[in-house]
Amino acid sequence: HYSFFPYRPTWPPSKRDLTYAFLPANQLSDTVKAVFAHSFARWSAVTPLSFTESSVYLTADIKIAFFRGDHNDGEPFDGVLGTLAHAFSPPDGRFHLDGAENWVVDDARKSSIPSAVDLESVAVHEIGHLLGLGHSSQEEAIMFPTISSGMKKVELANDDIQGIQFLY
Ligand code: TQI
Ligand code: ZN
Ligand code: ZN
Repeated sequence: HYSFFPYRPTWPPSKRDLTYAFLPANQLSDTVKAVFAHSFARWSAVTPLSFTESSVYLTADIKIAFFRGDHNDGEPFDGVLGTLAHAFSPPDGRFHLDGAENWVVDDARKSSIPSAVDLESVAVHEIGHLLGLGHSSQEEAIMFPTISSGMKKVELANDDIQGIQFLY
């Protein structure tokens, strides 16, 4: 079953059209940006929310950045595996990914790197947090707090959909 953050924070009703931007210094490829766009689309498909890429990082609602180690928010990244990414609860919008991971953008199962992490799987999960979902106790859910290494899990489960539709 789905859960929420304490006090159940959400993006306010006046903000249904959210913008997201990538930290310019990361210089992400269009392929990587497309993975995030697809991940957002999974959530906009089941909510009244929309997500539009903005080229202005500082004013975007959702700020996506890859960092390594300590990046001055009190939640340092830890190198390969361990913590992969974190996102803050609404209406914060910070979405950080560990730049030390071996991110794969196609199919993690096809990767020969043992520590490969599927980017879309992590992005869909973190967007759930950005929107106000906590973890789910249901193994099929995107918001279940573990994923088998090398796995790709990107489809919202009914549990995720029920949770997000309660909020929005
Ligand atoms: N990052 C944790 C996560 O996103 C950070 C975290 C721990 C957290 N407890 C939290 C965030 C409570 C919000 C609320 O869950 S992680 C997975 C999964 C991580 C883990 O790097 O461990 C995914 C990131 F579910 F696979 F284990 C993405 Cl998909
Ligand atoms: Zn961070
Ligand atoms: Zn999580």
